[in-house]
Amino acid sequence: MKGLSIFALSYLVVSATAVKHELYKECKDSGFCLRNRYYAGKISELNTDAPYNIDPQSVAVLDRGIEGVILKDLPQGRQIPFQFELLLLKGDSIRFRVDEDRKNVKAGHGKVNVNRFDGTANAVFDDDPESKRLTLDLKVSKTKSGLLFNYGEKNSIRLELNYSPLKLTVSKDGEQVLVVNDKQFMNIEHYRAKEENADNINAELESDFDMFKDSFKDSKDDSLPLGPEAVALDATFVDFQHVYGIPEHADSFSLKSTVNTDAPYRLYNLDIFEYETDSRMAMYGQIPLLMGIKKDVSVAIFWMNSADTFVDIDKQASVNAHWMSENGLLDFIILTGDTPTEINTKFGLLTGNVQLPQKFALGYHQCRWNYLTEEDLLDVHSKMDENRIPYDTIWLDVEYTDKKKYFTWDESLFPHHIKMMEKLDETGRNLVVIVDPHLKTEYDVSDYVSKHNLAVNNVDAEPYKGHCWPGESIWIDSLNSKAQEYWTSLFQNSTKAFIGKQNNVYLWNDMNEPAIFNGPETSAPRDNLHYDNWEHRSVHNIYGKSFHELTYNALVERLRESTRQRPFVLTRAFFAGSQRTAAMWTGDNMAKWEYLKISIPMVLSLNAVNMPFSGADVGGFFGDPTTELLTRWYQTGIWYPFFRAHAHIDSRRREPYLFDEPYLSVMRDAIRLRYALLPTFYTLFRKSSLTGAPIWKPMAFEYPGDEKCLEVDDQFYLGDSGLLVKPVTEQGASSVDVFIPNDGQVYYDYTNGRFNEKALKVKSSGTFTKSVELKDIPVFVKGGSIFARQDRYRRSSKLMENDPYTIVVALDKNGAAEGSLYLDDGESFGYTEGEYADISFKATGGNRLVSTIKSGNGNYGKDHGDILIERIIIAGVENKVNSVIILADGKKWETQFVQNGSLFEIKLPNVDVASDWSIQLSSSVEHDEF
Ligand code: NBV
Repeated sequence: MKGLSIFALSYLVVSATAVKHELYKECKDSGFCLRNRYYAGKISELNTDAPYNIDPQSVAVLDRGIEGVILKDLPQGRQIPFQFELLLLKGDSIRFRVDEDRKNVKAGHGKVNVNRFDGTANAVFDDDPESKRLTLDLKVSKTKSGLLFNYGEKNSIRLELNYSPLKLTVSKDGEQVLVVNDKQFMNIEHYRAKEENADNINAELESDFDMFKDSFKDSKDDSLPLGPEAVALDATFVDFQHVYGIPEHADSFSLKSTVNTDAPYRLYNLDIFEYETDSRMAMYGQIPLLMGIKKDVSVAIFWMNSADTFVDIDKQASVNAHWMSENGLLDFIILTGDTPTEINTKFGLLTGNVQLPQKFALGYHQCRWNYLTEEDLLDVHSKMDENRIPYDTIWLDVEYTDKKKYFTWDESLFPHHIKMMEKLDETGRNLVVIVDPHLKTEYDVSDYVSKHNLAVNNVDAEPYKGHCWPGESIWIDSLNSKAQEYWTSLFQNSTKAFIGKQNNVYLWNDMNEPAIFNGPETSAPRDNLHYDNWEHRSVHNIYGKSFHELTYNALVERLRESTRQRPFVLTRAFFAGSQRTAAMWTGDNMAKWEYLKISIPMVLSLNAVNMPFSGADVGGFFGDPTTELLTRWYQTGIWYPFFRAHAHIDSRRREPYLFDEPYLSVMRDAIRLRYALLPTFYTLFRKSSLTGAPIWKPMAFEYPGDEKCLEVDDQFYLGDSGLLVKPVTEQGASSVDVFIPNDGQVYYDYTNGRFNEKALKVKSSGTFTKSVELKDIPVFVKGGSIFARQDRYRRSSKLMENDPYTIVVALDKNGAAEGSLYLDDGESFGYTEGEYADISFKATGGNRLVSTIKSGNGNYGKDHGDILIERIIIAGVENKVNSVIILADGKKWETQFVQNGSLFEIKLPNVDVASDWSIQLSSSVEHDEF
């Protein structure tokens, strides 16, 4: 066992201020990346035929798809066969999967599973992947050089598979959109023993760098039992100027060209300590979905591989992406749509949509490393109330445990932890506690895990021991399905459980990349072994997901009898599919302006690839924000789909009530605005859980045809609510530049969540400068939108349950608008049985508003009477109104209103929010007929 690395020490003494590059691999330090870049360079330079072709004789069109063999030519005339299959999946996506037959491989090391890992798809697909496959019931035309078929709606997509050179071309409505293996960078390093390498390498094209060893400083112990195994491929997004996705990187939303740099985008879950902004370095989680967007068509590649991966982006007249992974299958899915949101829907059909969280999880989360004692925690709790700042959840970081032994409490600091939870419950508050995957050696939990073969093993198939917070630790192998039962038992719903029988306690999974202080790149040795003797190398990027799923499933069991049945789990590491069970945050950022700013493109990228339940630590984790920065961060953070303030143990206390005026009021107002908009956030989550639609909708998603929108990443729409938000992220800002798209719509100034008295319209499209003061949160509403609010201050979202609603209508040029509101009990799974109300609002003619229950049995709450609408605000009413008539519940009555310019307010309509009703604004003295 090596001693603590520099990494571990820096964790404890936070003095440095920048990422330690020497700890992490770059492409040039990664055998597979360097080799594939070299290969791509040689293929381009020599302009030679690539050695991979499809054997035409092998191709068979079967019921479930197309199968065949790719032959790789070796210099001495030998050929290596790889089996491929091409399948049509649900949502008209195409999967291309290539495997290598390793039946006869006897690897040097006895324990390791020698096959290429085929479990990534299983981890990623929402259901059994087989059930997602459709029979390839298509007219496939075979030609000498390949085959082709049309698919998709109205058969508008055409796929051509060319055998030699091997290429897959996708066209939509007659135009090429994607050419896979366009540049012939496809490469599969077939199995060979070290001594056979010379006969298995094409010296003209290939480098043999680090094929059988790893020369990177901290990875020298990697035994690489299976030698070189990389898979690589390129794809051209034809005539696209912008590609997006493949988070997580602290980078712009539209991806940068990397081909002439040292740093392709890297996808390898890492605890990247003190990460930099404007960087392509790997971070805590990955979603390998890369999307091209342009007018009328979007196309994406989902690279289904959980090993270390680099992606080179080459931006010319088209964008070419070069994917390179250390091992695993060559397995990818092509998704095509008219719009980017359609890609989200199709990706959701395969990998699932975001969970519908409990409503509290969309409220404000107050966290810090650490609330030190139960008095400390309860003091924060009461001070929030004394200062009338709403909050829903308070968090406990690692220090609550007895010596970092998860599932225990430090009884001297938290002697009455159950009482403490009960106290929080009185005002509908929740507690989140942290549980990490490293388990201190020599205590009952780790003993059980080792004894029952539930731990991640080392290369010798013994429980792997490394260093983490508790000192020497082992790691639970959450990829072993047998681990679930034990993990669930640790969260049992009984007084014996470490969280008792409380149902207001939820979970935080940190360090699940996994982070290991003395491991290579602060993570696990790649030759560690998981269930079924799969190397860690193959499963690295899905380990974190399997861990938070273990926790989620344990909570499902625990909460089964409770009213609050929907689990909440926050994870740091994630992969495609994580959206089904966890929220995530962007890890250890810094209390600096540039981190506030980069959080916007980071959250946009996550939203773009179906992981909308995301946010950054408000205030910045490391360091002490200035009060101005903290204030601006709250004003931005209230829009994060996951809204949590967090701070490092060495930072000064910064709960919002600790600050003087005007800052305290400004932060309080910001948090209250989030609470007022909770109905809108919740409605958007419901929609996203059904369709995959982003909660932060990038400008590029709203207007893919507008070139300017394709680049904007410092403002965003809040889903389809019509709210357009431009956070202030500059120190000392007295103005912001706001970009208004050229969509022919009116935009109303809604700064701080209020229409200006006269419902000011933004004059025209383009960029305009808006002056701001410290208190200002620039927001606009697009004409044609309707959304709901709950405006009364309550201590928590739970206490807002029966509060009346305000409906906000922003009319478009024709006096029309649309919107929706989703209601259910906010916590249980009752909605899956119809216990909800999905309400749609429609305004027409500038004088009529109709509300209709679209679906759900309307029985959305528990025991409450009618929940009323107390106010309807309409912006853009051009005519002078004389009366307002309401028609609801078979009755008709006239009600009060105030008209101020084009801003119109109907007071106390007193109609049940979950009912069909309509109102009519009448300009004549006689009442218009309904
Ligand atoms: O558990 C302590 C921290 C946590 O506060 C933070 O949010 C995580 O990202 N954790 C990392 C471990 C070490 C931080 C230096």
